[in-house]
This record gives sequence, structure tokens and C-alpha cells, in this order.
Amino acid sequence: MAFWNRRKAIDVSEADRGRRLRPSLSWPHLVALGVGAIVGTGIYTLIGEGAARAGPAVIVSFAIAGAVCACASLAYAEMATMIPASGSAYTYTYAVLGELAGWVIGWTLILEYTVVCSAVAVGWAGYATGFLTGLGVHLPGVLTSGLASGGAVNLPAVLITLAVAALLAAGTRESATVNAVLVALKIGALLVFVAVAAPHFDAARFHPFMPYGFPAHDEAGMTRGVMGAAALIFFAFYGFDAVSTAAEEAKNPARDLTIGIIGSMAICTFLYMVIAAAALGSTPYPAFAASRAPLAFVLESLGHPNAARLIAGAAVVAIPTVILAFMYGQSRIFFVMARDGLLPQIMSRVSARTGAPVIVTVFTAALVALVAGVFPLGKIAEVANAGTLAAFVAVAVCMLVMRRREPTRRRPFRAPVPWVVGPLAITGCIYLFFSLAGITREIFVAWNALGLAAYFLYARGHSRLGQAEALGGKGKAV
Ligand code: ALA
Repeated sequence: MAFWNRRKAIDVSEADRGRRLRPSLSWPHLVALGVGAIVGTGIYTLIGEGAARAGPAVIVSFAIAGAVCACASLAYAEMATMIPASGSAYTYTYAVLGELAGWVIGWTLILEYTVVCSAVAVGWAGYATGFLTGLGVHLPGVLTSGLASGGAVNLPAVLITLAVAALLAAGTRESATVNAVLVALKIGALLVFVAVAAPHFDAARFHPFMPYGFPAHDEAGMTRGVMGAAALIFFAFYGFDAVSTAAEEAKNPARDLTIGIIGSMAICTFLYMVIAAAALGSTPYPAFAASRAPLAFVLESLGHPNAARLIAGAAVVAIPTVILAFMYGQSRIFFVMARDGLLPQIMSRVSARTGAPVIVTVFTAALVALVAGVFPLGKIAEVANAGTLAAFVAVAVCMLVMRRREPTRRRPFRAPVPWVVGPLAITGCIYLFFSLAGITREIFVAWNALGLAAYFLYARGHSRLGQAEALGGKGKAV
């Protein structure tokens, strides 16, 4: 069979069975993992930049990004429960569209997950440095900025990355439980924000509603418009896909993944709309749009400094859950790609004691710490969006192809109206992709060109499916 068309078996193979991750998670862990991955830098900080791009109509940007993600989450839930194996979009694409497409999506996910973790670690370092300064502890500038920003290393960002990796290497269950406690704190602080800001609501602050128009466009070096904001705000919504990377570790994949993905998505969309309304209705948007900690700024300017400190403190304590969830997803993507032979085998070893893929977790942490320690936050969050949009398109395409190819296959969860939901997810993601800044799309294309080179130089020749074929086995049986 042609290499690009080699497809991984949908049912778990006997060969993989001996190297499966331990099923230790149930749906509350997965909802917490999802919310832990979704609520972070996006709502805590990018809401400000979103408002600068779209004005009060950023609330429409939230609705658009949320609707696209809701459609994609339904496709994810169907694919994750039909193929309950680690690897998320990479595994589905490999099984449905073939090895080459699977590799491209896996390579894209490596970029996405690394950049998300690094961006959030750098964002966290900014909050942590400010928090320490408030306590009278001043870190030297060379240790709080990476080489690319004029310092030596962003030490807080490196330290938080290593701490999260240690938690993951200690075993999935323990880290998921810690995650659940931190998620409760993060959501609690956001509810306090709404309770404090809502009494100051004034509908007049929503006029003019759409000062920068609807389509994304460049205005003096800044992307403006409702769609320009939606392409950025999209960052705030994803993370539910990290739940699907835990599919092998779910005790009851059909129930746990469905509740985990759709539940976490629904909770966050509702929360964001309420927070955006409270922020926009209580404070003129140009004021908080200029702040690096917009939610704390809103509370401070409304005369509630203690509540402002609470939300800032919660960000410092709880934002690491986002790094946790994405680093978890990243290590699982590496693990599965190595198990398939597309990356070096050493990355698929599982610890006999904890059941966690320790070597790959350490490798992931090193990669994330390197990027976080050297590069500034800048626009790297947008790069993560580009990778995520590509993965969402792939999953929606896989869902539609499978509906045609194997309509009677068992689907523990079936997306409603798939021929509406699927195309909406695909066109929505493509529209958002083209609403990103040009440089972001160029980085994405360059990364994938590198990926194609890696495929032809290494992965294609080491593919387990390819080797089985060469030995005369049937490709799909591996
Ligand atoms: N959704 C995640 C965040 O907002 C990536 O931080």
C-alpha cells in the first residue's frame, strides 16, 4: 500500500496492548482536566487584547470562537469515543486519512502543545514576578527575561515548567487530583470577579458596539475587527482536545470522554460570556484593554483592591493547570507517535512504577522550558492557534469520512446533525485561520515544511505499519 495511504487500525492492536497506559481516570478527572486546560491565559489576559481589536463587539468574537469550538468538540467527542486510544487528532487522522496526513497533524500538535505550554509559562512568570515584587522580593531582570528579550533566561518560566513535569512524571492520577483542586480555585476567583463587577454594569458602555468593523484587517500594524479578535480569543477556548489525549487512561471511555469534552466546553463558554459582559459593562474597554492583567485592573479601577489581589493570586496559583493539561497532552502525542515508530522508540517507554511515560515527559519539559526560557510571549500564542485550527479541521474531516466509510461502526457518542456540525467546524476553523496575522501563517507553513522533511528522512522508514508491510504483513492489521 502507498505510504500516504497506510492506515492505523481503529481497534486497539494486540501489539499496542502490552504497552497501554493504565486506566485510572473517570469523568470528574476529565472535566477538571478539560476546564484546567481551557481556562487560563485566554480569559485572564487575552480578553484585553481582544477588546482592543474589536471593542465591545469582542463579546461577538467570544460567541464565534465558542461556536466553532463547540462544533469541533462534538466531532472530537465522536472520534474520541470511537477510537479510545491516546494520540488525539494525530491518532484519528492516521486511522482515517492515512499515515502522511496523520504525521502532518501529529507534527502540528507538537508545535501547538509546545507553544501553548511555553506561552502560558511565560505569562505565568509575568504574574509571578509581579506577585513577588508586591511581597518585596525583587528578581534581577536578567533572570526574568529570556535571551530573545534582552535577559539571560526566564527562570520563573523554566521553574514552573519543571515543577509541572515532575507532577506528571509522578503519575497521572495524583496530578489529575491536584489539578481538580486548582481548577476549583481558578473558577472560584472568576465567579468573584463577576459578583464584584456586575453591580457596576451600564449598557451605555456597549455603544458604539463595533468600532473596528467585522472582518479581520490590518490597522497600523495591529489586527482589528471582530474576526481578528475571534482568531486570537480562540486561544481561550481550546483545551477540551487535551481530554481526548487521555482516552486510553479513561476507565469508561464512552461515558467519561463524552462528559469530559462536552461538559468542560459548555462550562467555559458560559463562564466567558458572563465574564466578558461583566468586564465590558463595568469598565470602559480602552482602559482595561491596555492592561497586562485586565481582570485585576477592572476590579482595582472599580475600587476593590482586595478582590483584584485575589484574582491575581488565583492566576498565579491556578494558571499552571493549563500547562499541566497541555504538557500531559504533549507527552502522550510523543508517546503514541514513538509507539507507531514515527519517532524514536525510547519515547514510548512507560514507567513500571507509576505507569507514566517518564522519558517522554522529561523530553517534553525540556522542549517547553527551552522555548519558555528564551523567547518572549509576544505573538507566540497566535502560532498555537494556527496548529489547533489545523487539528480541528482534521478531526471534523475524519468524522465525516468515517460516517460515509463505516456508517454502521459502533459510536458510543454520535455528534448531532453531523453534516451541519462537521462543515461548520471546518469552514469556521478555516475562516479563523485566515483571520490570523500573516506572520503566524508563515511560521505554521515553515514548521510543516520541516515536518515533511522529517517524515521522509526518518518517520517513513521507521513506521511500524510500513515495516510490517515490508515483512509481508497486512498494513491494517498492525
Ligand atoms: N485555553 C487556554 C488558555 O486560555 C490555552 O490559556
